Amino acid sequence: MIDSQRIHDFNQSHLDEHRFRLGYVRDLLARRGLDAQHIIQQLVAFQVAIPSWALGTGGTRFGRYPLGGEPRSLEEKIQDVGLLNQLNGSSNAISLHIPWDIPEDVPALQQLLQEKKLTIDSVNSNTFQDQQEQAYSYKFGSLCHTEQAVREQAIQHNVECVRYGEQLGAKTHTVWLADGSNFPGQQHFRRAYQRTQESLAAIYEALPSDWTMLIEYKPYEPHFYSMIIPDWGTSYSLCQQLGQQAQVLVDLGHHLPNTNIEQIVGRLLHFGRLGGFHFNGSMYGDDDLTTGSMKPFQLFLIFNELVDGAQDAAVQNPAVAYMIDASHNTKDPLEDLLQSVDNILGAYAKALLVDRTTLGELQQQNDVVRAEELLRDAFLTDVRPLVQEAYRQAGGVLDPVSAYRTQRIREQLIQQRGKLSLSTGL
Ligand code: LRH
Ligand code: MN
Ligand code: MN
Repeated sequence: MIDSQRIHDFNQSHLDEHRFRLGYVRDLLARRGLDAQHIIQQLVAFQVAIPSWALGTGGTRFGRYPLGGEPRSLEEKIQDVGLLNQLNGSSNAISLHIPWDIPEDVPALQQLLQEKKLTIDSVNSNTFQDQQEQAYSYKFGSLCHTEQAVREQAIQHNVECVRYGEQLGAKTHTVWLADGSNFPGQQHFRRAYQRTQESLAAIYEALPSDWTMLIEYKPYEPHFYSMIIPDWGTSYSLCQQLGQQAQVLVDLGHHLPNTNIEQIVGRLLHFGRLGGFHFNGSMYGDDDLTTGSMKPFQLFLIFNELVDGAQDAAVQNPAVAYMIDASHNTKDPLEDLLQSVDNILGAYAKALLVDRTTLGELQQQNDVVRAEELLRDAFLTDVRPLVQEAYRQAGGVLDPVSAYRTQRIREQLIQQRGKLSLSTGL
């Protein structure tokens, strides 16, 4: 934990410059009839969950370069999320991946979560790797497998994830399936879909009534000819058959190049089936880069849809679970997560600036240029002082990445946990 005096001192040393910049944005917004404090409050309220598997250095299939000081247990992962939340006040939940994060001492974990003011937002099942003690292999699929015994094993694993989650107060179970095929003829498309649907129905039946089941799609990888749930339409169709507690999860990296993700978001909101987000940045595919590092305008347009949906009484969509899902091997993962949250809040702030009444009128008049200009104007507004003020009002620091460096947090973690500590997970 960072000493609160040090947070205060850090903010003091940046306050002059911050006040000057914030004052300018505040006046600018006031001229447009917008209340900066109202936007800041919405930023303070916005929370994005941190995945346990992003706290250690990620890798590619070619290699991994451990950084040192990485969490070695679920307890240490929770501590790291507590640290991030202390810096930015925007990450008060952690997503778990089973079996990478099996909760062992449940009362101790509950106490730690309470101490750090954190919650478990979701549990994620893993049928994309074989575990040592497992009876059957997932080489040819899990919930879609041709053999009932394999499907049954995968169903039981998912039910077990829900049970672990219940112990720690989670309310969301996320299913991402690596199932698919690599060659034409390998799999019967319709039968494989049907088996998947039946397996999911068995998991859904075991879901507590106040839980949500999120179904995540991905067009390719690890399979390169077909994936069992390649797109939002397939996720949506499965959710419709399962029931109201099933929702679609959009992972930003799970689309083919040039897919219009903001339109998908709009469609799912229209159907009331947008359940969750995995934020990351993508250049080519499932790159898991820092959110907003590659396509900031796209991130803004996605938030534009989310805000539009949230402000439209006609949209009947349950609360969306916002999570980060990123992990790569060149940055300090904690710095990467701080940058991701910063970009997410920035995109959200910009979307909150959009004058929706005027935009609606321009759309009605088919005024293409002015509608686009209106969005561009919001996107090009420098909202960083608003985001920084949100951090400060939430009890965090004005500049989390710089505070992380000046407080020498990685060095301290290396001292505590060792230079070669290997994290569990990806
Ligand atoms: C699959 C995925 C999914 C997994 C995570 C580790 O690419 O996005 O969400 O659970 O990565
Ligand atoms: Mn994901
Ligand atoms: Mn992914």
